[in-house]
Amino acid sequence: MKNKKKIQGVYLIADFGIIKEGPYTAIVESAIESGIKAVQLRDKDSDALTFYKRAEEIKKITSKYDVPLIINDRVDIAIAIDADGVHVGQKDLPVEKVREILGDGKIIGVSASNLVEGIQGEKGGADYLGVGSLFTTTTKKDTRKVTIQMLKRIKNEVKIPVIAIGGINKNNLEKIKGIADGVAVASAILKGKDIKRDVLELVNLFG
Ligand code: TZP
Ligand code: MG
Repeated sequence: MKNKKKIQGVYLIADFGIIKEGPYTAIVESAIESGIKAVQLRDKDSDALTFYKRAEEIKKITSKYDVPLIINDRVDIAIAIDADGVHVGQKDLPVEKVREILGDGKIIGVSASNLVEGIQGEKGGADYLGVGSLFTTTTKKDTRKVTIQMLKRIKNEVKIPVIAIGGINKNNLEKIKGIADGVAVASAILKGKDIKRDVLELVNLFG
């Protein structure tokens, strides 16, 4: 079995609510060339065919650079394009079921906003946790606030990588540095004018 890649560093949430009809393959390629270590494809409003086609296109880029591609919510689409893994929230398929479907070779990420969810996610077979929302975000509506203190507690309780998420940008990233194993970012990368510069800045700040 191929070794699973570890999720860490600056992680791009390629959210189609933000990218819309934008040049998504070029965006992802620029971000990877500037140091992004993982890409998650998040497409809440499209039909399955559109999501699948976008995922297939993006996979060509992530494969070229050997960067893991994670699909948000949709286990079926992840299987269809042979993605590296899936990210599930607390209201998606349970992590144990996703593990049963995907087997050990795929990466599974689980969203957690408190200690119980973090510990359960790890026990259920997650490879990493997405912990947030640390700061104010407009990308996701139903977020639950996570304090830096809670992020630290979760990090101390689990062995798997902890990826901080939610409103992370160059002005607040310092607060997470040294606590989380990675930071997942959408707006601060996708809404700027210069993807390469913005990613480089985040990557340098995260260290
Ligand atoms: N889960 C918790 S907050 C969030 C997700 C998907 C949104 C992250 O996007 P942004 O734009 O970096 O706040
Ligand atoms: Mg979800």
